[in-house]
Amino acid sequence: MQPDLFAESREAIPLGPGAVLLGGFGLAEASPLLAEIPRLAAISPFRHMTTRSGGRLSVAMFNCGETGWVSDRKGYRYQPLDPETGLNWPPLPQAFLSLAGRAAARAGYDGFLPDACLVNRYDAETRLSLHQDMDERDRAAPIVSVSLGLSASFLWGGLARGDKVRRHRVHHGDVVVWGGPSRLVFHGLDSVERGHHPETGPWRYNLTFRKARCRETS
Ligand code: MD6
Ligand code: FE
Repeated sequence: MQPDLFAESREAIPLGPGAVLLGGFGLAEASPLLAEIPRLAAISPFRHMTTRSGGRLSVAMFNCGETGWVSDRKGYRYQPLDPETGLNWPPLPQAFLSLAGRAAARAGYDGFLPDACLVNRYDAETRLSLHQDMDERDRAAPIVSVSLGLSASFLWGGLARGDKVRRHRVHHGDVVVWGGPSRLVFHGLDSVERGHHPETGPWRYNLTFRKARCRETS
């Protein structure tokens, strides 16, 4: 079966207003996307960031793009320089921009041009507790999240922390897009599969695209 035909046959699952899980949307491009990761990580390595309270995030991450998400004892923010290297984050590869733009358009968000991509690496011990993505100035733009490698459970809640949480299994090549009325929905990740993926070995990778800066400040 052709990879792109297979991708077309996977379903789009509505998560809520302005939010959808596009099953297999990135499957045909998964290998070239993954090939960028070691190249980017040679410039800005994977690291475990610190939280305001001094904890260590179990997800390993770095950014590419004009600005990047960082967490340390001062809190969360976006900044154009990688604090580990003192240099700019590596530029967003064209293959990343292209997939993010097409996935956003498929979800109803035309003209999505992210300025930041957080590259996350998870193993079977990694959890990402329920949170809102709140540090971006441009809340008009959606978040586009691409799953690569081992499968995991994506947690999808509501606009209040206590709202009911649903679990959706996310697989290699799946893309979740959330924006509009769902832009600040609580979400998280757990139950990363233990095992070996033919393309990523023991890891799940996630590319999270954001527009962090507003039009007038970018
Ligand atoms: C995911 N990740 O990995 C969803 N948010 O499917 C996130 O929601 C996320 O990995 C903020 C910071 C890092 C993340
Ligand atoms: Fe998030």
